[in-house]
Amino acid sequence: MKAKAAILFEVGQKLEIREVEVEAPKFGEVLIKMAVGGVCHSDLHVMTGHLTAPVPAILGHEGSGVVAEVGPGVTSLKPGDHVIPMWRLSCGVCEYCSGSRPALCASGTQIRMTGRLLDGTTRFKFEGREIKHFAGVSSFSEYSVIPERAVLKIPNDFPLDKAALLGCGVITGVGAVFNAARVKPGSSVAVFGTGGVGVNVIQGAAIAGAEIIIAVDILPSKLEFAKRFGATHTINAKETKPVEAVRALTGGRGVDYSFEVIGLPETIRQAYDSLSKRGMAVAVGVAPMTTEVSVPIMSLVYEERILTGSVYGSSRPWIDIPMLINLYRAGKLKLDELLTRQYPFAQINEAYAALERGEVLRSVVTF
Ligand code: COD
Ligand code: ZN
Repeated sequence: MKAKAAILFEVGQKLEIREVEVEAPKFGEVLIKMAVGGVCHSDLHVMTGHLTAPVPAILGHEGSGVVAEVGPGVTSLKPGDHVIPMWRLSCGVCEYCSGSRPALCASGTQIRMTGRLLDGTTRFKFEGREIKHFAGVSSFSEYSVIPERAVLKIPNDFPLDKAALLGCGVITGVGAVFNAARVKPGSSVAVFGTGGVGVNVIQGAAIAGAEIIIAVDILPSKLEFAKRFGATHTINAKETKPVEAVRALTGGRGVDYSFEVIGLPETIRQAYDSLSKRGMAVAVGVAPMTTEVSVPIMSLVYEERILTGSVYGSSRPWIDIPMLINLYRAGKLKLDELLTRQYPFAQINEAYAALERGEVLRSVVTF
């Protein structure tokens, strides 16, 4: 079948909307009619080359849609089901899947690094040429073929625009708090970078009962958003030295937990330097992906500080996404406030330009 899709032909270029050929789902795969695609900074990092991915590819790793067709052997889904694609495929049986960390499963890494599905081929073609999948999702296409194990069914009465946000921004941010750091009630938290993912770290910390939540960003507009999501204090890192400011707000002690949600080595270091003794810094950002970060050995050992990372919110999506849906329905998880703008699919490059200008927190394109 034919579908309009946003292709990144080469790094440094804009997305081009073209009509691609989408093959029918093979064994264990599902054809999804996308309803909504989420505009996350990670796709922008791929466009600029900060994150590498095989191209030409159809980007988009956050989205929601409706099952249009199932391939042979698919048992858990049927046409008409409302779903969220998961950008980290997991096999379900390996040591990491069995140990509550399915995002570390090798099958997800394979799809992300090759841009092809598990049989080593793609389901997209443009003018006879192979087009790669991005993170196994490619939500910037009217139709996408995704492995069954990377498709999560949601209640059919849940709004699809809000649902899309759960699949990356929300689960990545809230999951880093709940699963990676396990933030305790009454604790102190600093969040470096309060964009679409960072505000979800903030609301996760608020839900977890953190008492002090310090938002650090360089844009006043993002710091205003941060307050709406539960930040108790804000620091503009362009005006104040952020580490000193975090220490000042915690009586010199430093915070119990810090999160870096930008992807720069210097801000990962700032997150580490803001910690108290036994504090934990969680890096969520990865851009550019080849950089390294170093920390002083004295505080690492004599203060027992922890520096770790979190991918996909260190989540078990089958448990965590239904929990997030319940939290939204209970009025505790802010999704309406997160979805700041909607664009028609044809305006996808404008949506990314607005993200780059820092105008929006999270936007989506609708098909
Ligand atoms: N100090 C403080 N804040 C800063 C600085 C700085 N030096 N530089 C930029 N910021 C702020 C920006 O003003 C912005 O508010 C925020 O950082 C970034 O937010 P967004 O909305 O542009 O980006 P997100 O939230 O959509 O994405 C953030 C990620 C960390 C996820 C992304 O950048 C990333 O590193 N992705 C790679 C990791 C990955 O693949 N994750 C999985 C898919 S998301
Ligand atoms: Zn993302």
